[in-house]
Amino acid sequence: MRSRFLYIRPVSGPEQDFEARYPGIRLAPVTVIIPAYDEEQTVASVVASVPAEMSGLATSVLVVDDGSRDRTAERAAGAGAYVHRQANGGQGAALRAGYRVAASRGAEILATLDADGQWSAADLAPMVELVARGEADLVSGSRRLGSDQVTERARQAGVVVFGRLITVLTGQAVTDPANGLRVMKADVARTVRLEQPQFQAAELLLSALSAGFRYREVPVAHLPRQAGVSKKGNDLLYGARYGAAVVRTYVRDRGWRHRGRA
Ligand SMILES: Nc1nc2c(ncn2[C@@H]2O[C@H](COP(=O)(O)OP(=O)(O)O)[C@@H](O)[C@H]2O)c(=O)[nH]1
Ligand SMILES: [Mg+2]
Repeated sequence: MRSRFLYIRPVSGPEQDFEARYPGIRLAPVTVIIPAYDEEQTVASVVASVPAEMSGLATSVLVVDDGSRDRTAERAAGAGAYVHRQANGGQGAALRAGYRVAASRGAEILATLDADGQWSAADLAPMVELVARGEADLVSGSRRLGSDQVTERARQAGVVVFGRLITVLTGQAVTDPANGLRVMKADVARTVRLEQPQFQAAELLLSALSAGFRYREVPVAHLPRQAGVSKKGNDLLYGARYGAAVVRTYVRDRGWRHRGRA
């Protein structure tokens, strides 16, 4: 499938920053993108936990740090990751920059992982396998098909409610629309329109489904944070904003399905 759009909005020159640090570098076919903000206590062990190969393909790790006040970038680089730095713009902007850098530096399959140890890199392997075998274009982890050791009731309710909402809107069964583990063909990131500074998981999913990409879910484990604090803030406010992002993306992209794709 050839991509018709390059909709990932540029974020203060990610390519330039990355190119200045790593001139001419090509990333591995599978690149694991880790957004990290003030995660110096855990980022090195998370980077080190990414297997050198998945599905017989070599992996690179790309940490996106936007203005951490601690030693996140140094720790990540010390553990062997490529580090892209930019001005603070939220987790969505960080992931978008990561997708853009990786897709333009040779990565064919993009994966995401959090820097706080709440998701396990080992769970990415079966997800990469589905994309590498051509059985899916976008794969999300699901704590509801797998396990959830984080018993925050508001969060768990939010996952169920928004999963149902997206299922109703798209007709695709979605059980965990805020999972940190995602794997996709680079083409998906090149095609979908990503603008959300924070809620890019919902935007990516809705946009990819509207564009006709094939979606799968794989059971994964959600673990307690190893150190530090969540960057998400008040759960109710977060939920309301997340819901608004879902509706906004749905309204924006719903025509795609009817227009069809090349
Ligand atoms: N670069 C960057 N990473 C972020 C930002 N906000 C959150 N993250 C990272 O995104 C991942 C998930 O965030 P977290 O606060 O753990 O969310 P939670 O698990 O839903 O509570 C972690 O690796 C964070 O460091 C941000 O503004 N910029
Ligand atoms: Mg977390």
